[in-house]
Amino acid sequence: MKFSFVDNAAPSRRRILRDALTLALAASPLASLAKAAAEPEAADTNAEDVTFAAGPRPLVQYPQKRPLTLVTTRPPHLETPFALFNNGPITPNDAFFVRYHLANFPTSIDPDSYRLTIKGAVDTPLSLSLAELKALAEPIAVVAVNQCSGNSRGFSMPRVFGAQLGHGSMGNARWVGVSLKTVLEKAGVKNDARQVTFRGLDKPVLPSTPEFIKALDISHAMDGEPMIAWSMNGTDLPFLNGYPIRLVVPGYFGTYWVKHLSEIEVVDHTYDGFFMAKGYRVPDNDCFCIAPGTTAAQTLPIAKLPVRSFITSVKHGAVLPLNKSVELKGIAFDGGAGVNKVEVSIDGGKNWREARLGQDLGRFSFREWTLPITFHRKGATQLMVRASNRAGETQPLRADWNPGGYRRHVVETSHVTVA
Ligand SMILES: Nc1nc2c(c(=O)[nH]1)N[C@H]1C(S)=C(S)[C@@H](COP(=O)(O)O)O[C@H]1N2
Ligand SMILES: [Mo]
Repeated sequence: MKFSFVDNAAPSRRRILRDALTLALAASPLASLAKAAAEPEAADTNAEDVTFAAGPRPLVQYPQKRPLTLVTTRPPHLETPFALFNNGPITPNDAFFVRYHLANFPTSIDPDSYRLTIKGAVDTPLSLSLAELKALAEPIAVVAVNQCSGNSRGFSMPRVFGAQLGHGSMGNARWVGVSLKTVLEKAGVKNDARQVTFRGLDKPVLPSTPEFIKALDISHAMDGEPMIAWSMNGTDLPFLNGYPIRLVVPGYFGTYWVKHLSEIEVVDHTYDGFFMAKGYRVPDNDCFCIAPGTTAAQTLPIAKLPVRSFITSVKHGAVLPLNKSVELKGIAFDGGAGVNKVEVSIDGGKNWREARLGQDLGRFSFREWTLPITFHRKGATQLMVRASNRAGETQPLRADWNPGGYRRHVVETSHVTVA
C-alpha cells in the first residue's frame, strides 16, 4: 500500500493548490511588513480581523483538509479558521493546522516499507517497521495541544519578522502511540547519553538550508511523556500532520513534534544544529522577553506552553444584546500544570468573574469554559479572558515581547458593542 499525497488530490484541488501559490506571493510576510509600516493603525488584537495589512487571508484546500487559512504555500503553512475552536475542545483532523519549514516535504509514503531508525549512543541500533513499532508495547494515549511557537506572532508590537500568524496555529487532538521511553529502552541507552535528536523525511531544497532536526534532553526523552504517535483522533495521522508517525511532546511547543519521524539519534552532547542552536530560542529570563530594540544576554531553546485562553463564541466587533443573557464560551490550556481558573471581564478589565470549567480531558488538553453574562449598559466595551494554572501562573495584561514573536500569551481583548 502506498499513501500518495498529490495523486490523492482531486483535479479541482490541484487547481486550488496552484492558485494558492499565486495568492501566497501577494500575501508574503514582506509585503505585509512593508504595508504595516506605512499604516500603523493596522495593528489589532483579534484574529477574526487578521489581515495583517496584506488583505484578507484566503482559504485554501489541501488533500484531507477542509478549507484552511493560507499563511504560506512553499512550504505549506495553513491555519485553522478561528471560529472553529468554538465547536468543541478537540480539533478535527481535517481542520488541524499545518506547518513545514522545508519545501521538499514528502508527497508519497509507503507504510509497508517505512522504517524508523534508532541509532547513536545505544546498545542495539534499531530499524523498526510500523508493525514492529506498534507491537512494542500496549499503546498509550494523550489528549494534547500542539501549538506553534509563533502562534499569534502577527499581533506582536512592534512587528517581528517571520510569517504573520493569527491565532490558528494551534490544535488539540487525542494522540495514540508508544512512549519514546519504551523505544529507547528497547535500543538500550548508553550512560553518556545527553540528548536525543529527531528528524523527519522532509529535506531542504538547497544544500545550504539546514535540515529540520530537533533535540530533547535525555531526561525528558525518558520521562514517559514524549511519544511516537500513529493515530490522531481515532484514525491515521493526516498526511500533512506527519503520516505515518510523528513525535508528540505533551506540554511543549509544536516545533518539537517532528513529523514523518524517520530517525532518532542518541547523542553524548548538546545538539547544536540550526533549529536548536539558532532557531526557536527565547531570551533566558523569567518573562522570556526583552525590550524591543535590545538584545538578549542569553537565550535558550523554547520549551513549555505558557497558560493561555481565548473567547471563541464572540467575534471581534460583534454586537451583543442589552438585558439579555448571553453565554460566553472559550478555551484555555497550558503546558501541563493544568488550568484551574478562568476569569472573564466584560468591562475592559475592571471587574473579573470566574467562568465554569468544562470537561477535563487531561492536563495537556484544551479546557472549555462557559460564563452566562448579561450586559446592562449600552455602548462599546471590551471582553477579556484570563486563565491560571495549578502552578500559580497566569497571563500578563500587557504582551511580553521577543524578537521571534514566540510564546505569545497576553490576556486577549475583544472589542464589542452592546445595543
Ligand atoms: N518533519 C517536520 N516536522 C515538523 C516541522 C517540520 O517543518 N518538519 N515543523 C514543526 C513545527 S514548527 C510545528 S508548529 C509543528 C506543526 O505541526 P502540524 O503541521 O501537524 O500542525 O510541526 C513540527 N514538526
Ligand atoms: Mo512551529
